[in-house]
Amino acid sequence: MTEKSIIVDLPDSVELVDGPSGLSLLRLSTPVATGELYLQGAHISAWAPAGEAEVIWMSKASMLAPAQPLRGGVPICFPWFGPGRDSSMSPVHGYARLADWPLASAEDVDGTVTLVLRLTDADVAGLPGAEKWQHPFELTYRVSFGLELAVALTVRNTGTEEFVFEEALHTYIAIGDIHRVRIEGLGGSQYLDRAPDAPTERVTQIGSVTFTGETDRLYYSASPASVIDIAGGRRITVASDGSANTVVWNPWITKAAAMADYGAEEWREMVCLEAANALESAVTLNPGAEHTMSAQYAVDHSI
Ligand code: TA6
Repeated sequence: MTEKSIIVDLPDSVELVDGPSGLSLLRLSTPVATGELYLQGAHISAWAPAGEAEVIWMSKASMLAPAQPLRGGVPICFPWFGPGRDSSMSPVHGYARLADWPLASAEDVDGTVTLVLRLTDADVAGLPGAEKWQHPFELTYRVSFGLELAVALTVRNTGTEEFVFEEALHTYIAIGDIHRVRIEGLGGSQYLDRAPDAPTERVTQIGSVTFTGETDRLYYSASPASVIDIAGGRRITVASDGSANTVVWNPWITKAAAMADYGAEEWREMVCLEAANALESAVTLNPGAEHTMSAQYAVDHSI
């Protein structure tokens, strides 16, 4: 998206820069937090509260090109998750993350910067996969970069017939070493193991989630979960509302090596902890109705 598409006044703490490959990037810095968001996909690519190291992970090998998914950050998965409920959909995770999202507003209130972006079905015409899910919709994405990162995705059915969608905030969290990470908060909940050749029956999570190989799990729980990053010396807590699922993912060695947009050894320094509504928890929306899924990210050093 070129600069001409920004028609709102930006606070002094927010600048629009032409990022790599001409992608428009909003960059913010206040005494409270720093952050970045690509207008393509309304894709958060950085956030750190004052005094903290970067919390959001981005691959150094990420593609940064029009209508190409970025590796890392907070991809918005809509209107389907993964290959969709019947595994027939492409591109993976839908087309919202490939679209240029118009900026509706930007404000800085006491150092917390809030951006609002909106996307409609008219904005996605011609994108890969747009022909596979053609319902009239309006997405409103509200992002607050502050001592916490708060995001809220509202889906509104602007048509005359109900529709069903899946969604996820596919957040990549920066960690020191995946071998020394555990995720607390999901113990006792059931999950679907989505790793290759995994059983199809639901599995019950016993205690914390730890990582010894490719891990790709859809939990039937939306409890607050915390990434305990021993190497990084901190806890990142993710709380959500309006989501039925939590997705946990690390590609590990082999899968990461097969992806051109993963740099060498980068799989060690990230974990995905995602608020989602997928599979049986896909959302049915009546005409005129709306649904909001939100997530809040906080950092502390209680590990
Ligand atoms: O959320 C986990 C997952 O569905 C994995 O199966 C893997 O495909 C990951 O998302 C990344 O998807 P992407 O299309 O961004 O490469």
